[in-house]
Formats: sequence, C-alpha cells, structure tokens
Amino acid sequence: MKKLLLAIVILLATTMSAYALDVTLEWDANTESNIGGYRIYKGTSAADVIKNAAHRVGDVVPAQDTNPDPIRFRYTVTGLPNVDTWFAVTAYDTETPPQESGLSNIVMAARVSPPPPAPPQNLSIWERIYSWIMKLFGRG
Ligand SMILES: [Ca+2]
Repeated sequence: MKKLLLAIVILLATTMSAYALDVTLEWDANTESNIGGYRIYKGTSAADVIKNAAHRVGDVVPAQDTNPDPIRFRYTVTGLPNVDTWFAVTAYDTETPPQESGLSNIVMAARVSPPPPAPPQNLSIWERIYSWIMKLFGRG
C-alpha cells in the first residue's frame, strides 16, 4: 500500500508540469543598525497584499541579499504559480518580539506566457486517393 501511494505521488509529480514563475525583487536596504530582515507579502491584486500570514511568502535575512550593492537588497521568490502577482515587503528589527514596518510600495509581476508549441515534425504523405468530385453547374 505504501509502495502504491509512493508510485502515485511520483506519477503526479512527474505529470504535473505546470509553468512556475520566479520573481526577483529589489528594494532599498534599510539603514537602521538593528534590522533583522525583511518579510515578503504577495496578493492577487494590489488590495490583496496585506500583512497577514496567508499572504506572507517568507522572511529573508541580510545574508540572503544577492545584490552586492550595500544600499540595495535583492531576493528571488521561486516556484510561484504563473499568474499576475502583486508584492510588497516590510522590514523587521531584532527586538523580541520583532517590530515590523508598514508595507513598502506594491509592485506587480505579470504572468509570463509559456513558449508556443513546437512545429510538428516529419510531415509526410500517408495516402493519395483518386476520386471524382460531382460539381453541379452554377454551384460551387
Ligand atoms: Ca545589497
């Protein structure tokens, strides 16, 4: 039974090849000395981006900054559904419990169209049939 379940999980994992979206966000790094990190929020519209656990993508700490410029912070959110998505970030400090800022400005990442289908390959003539076509005078 466990093996069957595992097989089903593997089958689902290999057949569900939906497109995912990775979005790289960048913002001005906070200059306070006690910044613990940033929280990323997302929504399905600008109004849907709220400071709520259900909208929280995750927290990033200073070590995760991928922009070498000290005044900018960059982070890539991966594996999102390929739909228009709105984002905002907050900063939190090192207090216990952490204090969180208000939301940044909100930005929208538009969905990305998947590549078009590949052209069909190996077109060939499979059969030719010789037949009469009845054409009525004055029609067709
Ligand atoms: Ca940086």
